[in-house]
Amino acid sequence: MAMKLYSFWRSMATFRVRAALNLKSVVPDELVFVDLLKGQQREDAYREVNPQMMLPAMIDGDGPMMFQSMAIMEYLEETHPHPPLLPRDPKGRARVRGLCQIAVSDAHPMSVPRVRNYITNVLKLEQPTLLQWVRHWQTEALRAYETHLTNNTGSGRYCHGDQITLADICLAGQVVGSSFFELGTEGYPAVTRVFDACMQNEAFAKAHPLKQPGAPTSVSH
Ligand SMILES: N[C@@H](CCC(=O)N[C@@H](CS)C(=O)NCC(=O)O)C(=O)O
Repeated sequence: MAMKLYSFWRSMATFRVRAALNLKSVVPDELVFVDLLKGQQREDAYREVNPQMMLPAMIDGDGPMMFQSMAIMEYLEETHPHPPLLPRDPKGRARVRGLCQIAVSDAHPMSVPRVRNYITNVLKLEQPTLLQWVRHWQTEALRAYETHLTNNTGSGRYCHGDQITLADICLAGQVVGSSFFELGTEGYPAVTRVFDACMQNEAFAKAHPLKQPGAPTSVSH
């Protein structure tokens, strides 16, 4: 039963799914690239796959199409339980899922193409104001991660204890995404430590946007 992943190098939501796939040693049979910078997500061919016109989408076997990176990662967790990316205890799972949502629900949506396009094309805000907007929400996320990692005894080498969880995938995606807007992790020592630990792992390193086919050597905005 073939697995097909719709992807693009720059998509941070797809980074999350790529990292989860790599950690679980699952290799999609087919990668379909949808160029977000050319607006291919809005063309009929992809709209028929995912009417919400966003990446990632994944089809496992005879379908149906799966959408939303968290839902896809949880599907992978359920279908490929080893290594586990959620702790066993309900409170630990709640903390990990909460940490995920800081990036997935709160910060990342503020910087996706459709939002940036609306700010520029409809609200007619200039590029410096747009960048101020994006950086504001990304800074909020980095601050939130730093506070959670520092104030909770559940933190360890990784976000939650010493095993990689979905929270680390989301934190790493947030840090990489912020770097595309020239925001570093200076001033966030716990975030820096966890991010560095993640990126030493081949599964994360291989998922990095700049390691994907079609990626440039560096990005600004
Ligand atoms: N909450 C969604 C976000 C999906 C999303 O916004 N993906 C971006 C790329 S990272 C996208 O395809 N954007 C298309 C657009 O904004 O036009 C998820 O986690 O999968």
